[in-house]
Amino acid sequence: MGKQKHQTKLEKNTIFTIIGIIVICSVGGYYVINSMIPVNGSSPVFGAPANFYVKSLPTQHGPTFVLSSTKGGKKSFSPTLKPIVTVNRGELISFHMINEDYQKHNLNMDEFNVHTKDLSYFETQSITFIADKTGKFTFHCTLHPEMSGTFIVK
Ligand SMILES: [Cu+2]
Repeated sequence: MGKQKHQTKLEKNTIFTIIGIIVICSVGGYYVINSMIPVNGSSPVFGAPANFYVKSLPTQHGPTFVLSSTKGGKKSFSPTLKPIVTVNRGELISFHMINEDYQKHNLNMDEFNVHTKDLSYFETQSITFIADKTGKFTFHCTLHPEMSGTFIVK
């Protein structure tokens, strides 16, 4: 009799464990899928984005965006040279912004619904979107209108 009670308890625990695992996986999966939805899209995109690393740096000419990247991006090391990013239409793009300045900065490109929050010193934020229209666009910091860069979709 006592043994049977013990078994029932074990089974209950097993069931709770399984339910727990299912809940954790669903919640985790929800966040993973959600993070795959571009900010200007409605469904998740499975695929590797083209990554662009954008820093905001203080210079003697004022704060500026500096591109330290990769594919399609013209590296801008000079504080007076504004970054130019060139991509192809339909590409999945990730902007990884890091603020290396003591004052706050953000990065915005309205045409693609790209908006970071105001980032503090060494704070980062990544935004993934689809380059779904061709043209020449400008990304900028709303706190410093002189901070900008060019985004070209071919
Ligand atoms: Cu700024």
